[in-house]
Amino acid sequence: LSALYNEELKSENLQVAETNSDVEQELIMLIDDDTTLLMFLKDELEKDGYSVMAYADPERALASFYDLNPDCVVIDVHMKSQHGLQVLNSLKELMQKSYVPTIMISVDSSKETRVQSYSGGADDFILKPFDLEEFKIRLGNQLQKKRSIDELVLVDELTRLYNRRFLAGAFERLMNQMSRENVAFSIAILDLDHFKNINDTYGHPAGDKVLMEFANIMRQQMRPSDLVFRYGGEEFLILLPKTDGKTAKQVLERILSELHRTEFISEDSAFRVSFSAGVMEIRESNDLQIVLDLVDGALYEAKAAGRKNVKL
Ligand code: GH3
Ligand code: MG
Ligand code: MG
Ligand code: MG
Repeated sequence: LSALYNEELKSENLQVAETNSDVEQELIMLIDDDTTLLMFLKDELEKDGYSVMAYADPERALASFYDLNPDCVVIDVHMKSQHGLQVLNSLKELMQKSYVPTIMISVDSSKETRVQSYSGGADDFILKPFDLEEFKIRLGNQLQKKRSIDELVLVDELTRLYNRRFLAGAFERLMNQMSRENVAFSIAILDLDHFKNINDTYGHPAGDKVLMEFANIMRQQMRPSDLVFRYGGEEFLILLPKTDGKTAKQVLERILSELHRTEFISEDSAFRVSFSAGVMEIRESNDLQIVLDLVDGALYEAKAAGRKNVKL
């Protein structure tokens, strides 16, 4: 009996470990003005372990697309406020060249609607009413495809910087070099200040231009051996081999003043951009996740100290 109890306990612990650590939940964005179907699908998909954001209003879904960064978007073709194909089109613009699969769902089986969906870039087209089991399998296939593509891609399309998938390997190589040659390296996380305001005021395309230009500035200012990653939407991570914390901080401050010297033009207004950053010197073996948490803490301090500064 006690053996049985232990087994149960073990499997319970395993589940806990799985839900709150490394395993990233896949996020599905649902857009449909039929709230009954919306809530039903949300419920069903959550039961399967997906994280789901459901929107009856397509405008709100589009507005939160960057923040959510979903793994798949399901769009109803016939909605009262906005045509689903129009929503698909706006989404494709927001995605730039990054890949997020889209599934159109529709009561309309006409050839025209199907062709327009596929030529608009939809990855699948599912007729309503659908069988839930089949829907889940087709959704699962899209997510699987996205996972495979994500694993292949090491470079972010918008900025041409490394993406975070390349980080663990690069970090390990620097750790090895540090132990071998007994020389410290540094890591920094940079986060653009009030970037939401820039998007809201000048539009997302202007925000994207800032990201591209900022990537160029970093490339110009860093040594060829430094590695720059697009860590999140408007967050960047830099690895500086053979560099102590004090020097790394100076490099970042140079990048900060270079960025702030740059005037961005959007239609008839000009604006400037700054970032906040946390830096950490590494001179002994440490776990990547622990290091990231510490650097994040320094970044948080930099933000709290009024932004536009670098904290070591
Ligand atoms: P803070 O100074 O506290 O960092 O303020 P913030 O507004 O920068 O912070 P927050 O993290 O709330 O907002 C980041 C914004 O970055 C939200 C999101 O819309 C935008 N964003 C993320 N990725 C992209 C992108 O690829 N392009 C554009 N244009 N905007 C993006
Ligand atoms: Mg509808
Ligand atoms: Mg941020
Ligand atoms: Mg920010």
